Amino acid sequence: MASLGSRLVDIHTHVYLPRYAALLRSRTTVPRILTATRDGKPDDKLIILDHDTGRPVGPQYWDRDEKLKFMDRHGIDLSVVSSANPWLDFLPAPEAESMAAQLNEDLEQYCADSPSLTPSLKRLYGFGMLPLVPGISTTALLAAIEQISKLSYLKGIIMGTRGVGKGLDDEALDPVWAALERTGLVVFLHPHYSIEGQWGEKDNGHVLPLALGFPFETTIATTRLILAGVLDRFPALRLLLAHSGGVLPQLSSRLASCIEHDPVVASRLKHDARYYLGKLYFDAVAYGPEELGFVSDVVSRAKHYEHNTSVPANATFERGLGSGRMLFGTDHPFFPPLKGTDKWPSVVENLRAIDAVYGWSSSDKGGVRGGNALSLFDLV
Ligand code: 5CU
Repeated sequence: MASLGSRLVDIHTHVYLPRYAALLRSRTTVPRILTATRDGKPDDKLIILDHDTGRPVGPQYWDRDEKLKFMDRHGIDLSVVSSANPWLDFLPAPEAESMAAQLNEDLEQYCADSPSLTPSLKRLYGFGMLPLVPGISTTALLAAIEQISKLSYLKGIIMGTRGVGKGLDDEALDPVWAALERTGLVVFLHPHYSIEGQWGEKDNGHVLPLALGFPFETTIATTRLILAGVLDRFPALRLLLAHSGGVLPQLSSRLASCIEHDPVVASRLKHDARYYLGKLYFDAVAYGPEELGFVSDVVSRAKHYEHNTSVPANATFERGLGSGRMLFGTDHPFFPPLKGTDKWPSVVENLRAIDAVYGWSSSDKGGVRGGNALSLFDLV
């Protein structure tokens, strides 16, 4: 049996639990699953995005055995599974509240019934869901956090970027951040809406919203959260960003400069903007070694900005240091292979990227492959 340090752990892997898939099937407007048959076989289509004409959807989205088969095929020991977008965003508050409670119980059971990896570890853990919709009461949100924190196999929550309608810089969320900080639940921040696109008139399918819109959405949401002082007020919040934080690492020095030139905004923050990147966690779903190395550089550098607005000339920082906040993910069951290959190219590319980062030691790579996740989710 592999030692814990050499485990492969997938922290970005989704499910539409059967109860949620049934809800999508019952709907006549987006998001929905359009049920159909072709040549006597199910030919269901998932329609969740703007201008979505529907993509094939099947048991790989809801069947736990399919998740385990996928994990076995790729040597993944343990997965921290999250409900896929758009979560409960489209439901009225009372329905979102009861659906969140039921889905959290369903996910707990999904994990509890999974095989054991060791006498003390299961193969599946999960991120629960909050009923984050307009009109929901703070009491309901806090009750959902309380519920999740008591479920043994749920180690965090997945959250979109809209909060309760006004985004993640809404003061109404302060009690939510406080409760998440207190309970230690990891917050997996994930996009759904993309951004108002300058996507043009050419038919590029979903390439632009998925490749650029999703990561920009995460970038903007996280930046607004930083600018609102959320990470100053709740410094122990554990926030994990999808798709390696989008373009936030690339734009963080520009962001810091723009803040410095705006005294009103600057006065709201305790630190240089770059400092906060060292407080975040990043999935390693970036598909390229250069991108992963860059994110880890930015994270390594962050500590120098705790009291400064520039890195001292004699400062040293190691690339590997930042890798401690990066975690392997697959985005399963999205991006399936188009040809009948055994392994999914999307997974193979992300693993190869981790393996090829210049300057990461084998222990850094082992951390990103699984060790960091086991620590972050308190599974060691
Ligand atoms: O391909 C897609 O639409 C998606 C999606 O909706 N959510 C996700 O996490 N990855 C890909």
